[in-house]
Amino acid sequence: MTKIEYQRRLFTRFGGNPILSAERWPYPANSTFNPGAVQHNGETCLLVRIEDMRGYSHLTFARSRDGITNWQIDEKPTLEPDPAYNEEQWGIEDPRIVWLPEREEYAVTYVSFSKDGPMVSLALSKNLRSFVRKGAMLPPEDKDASLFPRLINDRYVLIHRPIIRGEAHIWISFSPDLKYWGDHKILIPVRPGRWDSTRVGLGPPPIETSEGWLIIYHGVRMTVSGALYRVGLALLDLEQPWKTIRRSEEWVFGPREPYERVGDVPGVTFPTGTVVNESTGELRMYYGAADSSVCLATANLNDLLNYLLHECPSEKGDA
Ligand code: BMA
Repeated sequence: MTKIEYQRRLFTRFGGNPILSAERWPYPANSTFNPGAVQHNGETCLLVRIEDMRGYSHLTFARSRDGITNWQIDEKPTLEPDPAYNEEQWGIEDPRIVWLPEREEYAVTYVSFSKDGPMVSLALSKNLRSFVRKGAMLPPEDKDASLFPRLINDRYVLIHRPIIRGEAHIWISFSPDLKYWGDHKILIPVRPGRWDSTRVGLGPPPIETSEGWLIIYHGVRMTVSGALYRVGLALLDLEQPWKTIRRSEEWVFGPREPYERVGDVPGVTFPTGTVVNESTGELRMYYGAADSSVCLATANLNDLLNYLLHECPSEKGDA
């Protein structure tokens, strides 16, 4: 089987893509994309990034029983930039959501944007209706952050993507209290010369499996006509998540359909949320297409793990 067939086999696009777009938003919007995803009270809840006509972003929930159709969209923005938080002056973007069982609440990590540069901020919520802001987590420039969906050895663990000396690698950091972060390490570096040579960033929150934490990440390559945002996979050790066990050499998903190739930013597939059906093993990946719409692709969780374990080289994790 050729690799291109693997790409087709691992993820299948929903035939009715895009599932959400600005045209059917209940209030004026330029674009709707890069949604956080979570299953709550029998519904799939997508916290969608909306860019308004000023070019600022906020976040709004769309909820659906089957996760595909009949989306009920909040009539007004769910989470807007808060003037009390200077770092949100130019908008809030690209949320990732996890349920933290130890605290019995959701944690939303999102990008807060201002003249000082993008940062990662945290908001907590018991019910996905009201939110308690915890402010910026780390200094700029930082994006693409998610907490792990449980404590690991009594610490909260964060994946994020600072840009340091112009280099955009994925990092991992640890905290006893969600406030003070340390033990920072590079987790998934860019790979010079390849499809993920310019920037890498975490996609949806890490997914716990029997084989390790499944990571879906985006990799960027600059071309003469702009950046190409494609998707790769990695597997992290369950109890020592700073150790990468496997990483796909190739991208497993990337811009191909017209709605991924045409839009405000052409050539972008940007996954930010997943929902896994524990009984069937179906993984739904919600992603932003061309910074314009929300789309859906599905995969089988075991296929992804088999691909990583049997088709991808093992990585030498840091000690
Ligand atoms: C990244 C983020 C995403 C966006 C992507 C492509 O840096 O800002 O929000 O989807 O670029 O434009």
